[in-house]
Amino acid sequence: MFPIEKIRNDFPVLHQQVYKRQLVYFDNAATTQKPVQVIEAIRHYYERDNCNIHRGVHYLSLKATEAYEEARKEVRDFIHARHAHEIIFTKGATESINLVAATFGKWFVQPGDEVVTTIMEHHSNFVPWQQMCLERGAKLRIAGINDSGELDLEGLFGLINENTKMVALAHVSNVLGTINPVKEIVSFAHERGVPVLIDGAQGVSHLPVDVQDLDCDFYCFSGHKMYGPMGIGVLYGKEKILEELPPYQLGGEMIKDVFLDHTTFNELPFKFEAGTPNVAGVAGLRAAIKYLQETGMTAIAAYEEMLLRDATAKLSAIPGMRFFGTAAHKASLISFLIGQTHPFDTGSIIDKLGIAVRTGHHCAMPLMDYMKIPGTVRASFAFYNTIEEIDLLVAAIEKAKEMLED
Ligand code: 7TS
Repeated sequence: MFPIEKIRNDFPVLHQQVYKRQLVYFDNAATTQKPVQVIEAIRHYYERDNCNIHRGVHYLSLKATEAYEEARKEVRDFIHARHAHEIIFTKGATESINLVAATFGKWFVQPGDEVVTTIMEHHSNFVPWQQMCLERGAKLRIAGINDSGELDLEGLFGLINENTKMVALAHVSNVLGTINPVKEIVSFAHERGVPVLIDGAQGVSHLPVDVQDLDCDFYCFSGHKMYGPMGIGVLYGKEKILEELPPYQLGGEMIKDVFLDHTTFNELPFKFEAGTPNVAGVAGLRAAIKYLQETGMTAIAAYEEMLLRDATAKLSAIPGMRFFGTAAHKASLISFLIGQTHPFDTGSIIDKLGIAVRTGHHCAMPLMDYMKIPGTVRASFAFYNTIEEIDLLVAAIEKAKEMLED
């Protein structure tokens, strides 16, 4: 049995009323709520351990440094990386992807080269590559999707050629929920000597991730989408490729020696962690990982799958619903429109009934253009959500439909 009651009690934010109704939070793909264990870890850090790291010989500095480096090992274990120094702490998935696009682009991309991505990317994994390609005179090539919102795999494979320098794609689409066959894509790309970056922002909170098994070159994610704090994230990169990349930001911590006319750079992972890092964020992330591990990623995936199946069946029974993303392998979110009505109208009515869903383009404007819609309503589920909450959503959508289709 999944301990849903215990879990819900760990998330204080869920226990409040909005518009005099019990809050139902279905905007988990935007950010997840935080358990008390994470909030407490941040509080404990500032109350007991706060200090700048890697630079002091005194007690607090050593304690804070040790906790920070322990966290790096725990992230390594969480995604099953080979080395702790392959884990770079960043602000989030966006910064992780920008780091790779900027440094890789600067050293490895020449005019005429190509980068392959997909139409389902979040802007965070699209704009950095698009702009880098524009700057370097390279070409961004974009794989499409089928009517179910699944990647056109043959199309994507057809785009990879001798000019391809990188394949960058989402593990899980934040709009469609599609779980992409990333292992197969990595294997295909590697046979042609092309590295692969996976945007795991929507992956790590739903699926067990093993970067060695996937064999990807980079894997990026944000703490705040996996029950941890905002402002902290991770870039995993294989040691060899990280060694080859130039530094991203320059300043303290990332140097080895500074002379008047030149500078030598620190070893991994510090080469990519310029300036004072988000130590409190790392403390929170560590607590979030512990929470996920104690709950069990496989149990979480199974529970969320049950929620997705239940919600899909109930919402499909409402006449006139249009779904965007019906892939066979899907994470726990549903994007929809009620007939020809506008997503903002639906979202606003649902909101007044106490249910938080997201509406709009979800930072995926190329995908919206491709599907020829202005946006969708997106309900995204976490493992603290319940069947009862899904029933409230169904009732709210029926009400919205009644009001909008009159
Ligand atoms: N990649 C994907 C697939 C995402 O869903 C998001 C954020 C990002 C990257 C960027 O993450 P950040 O933490 O660096 O901002 N997605 C969403 C969303 O779907 N609604 O709000 C944010």
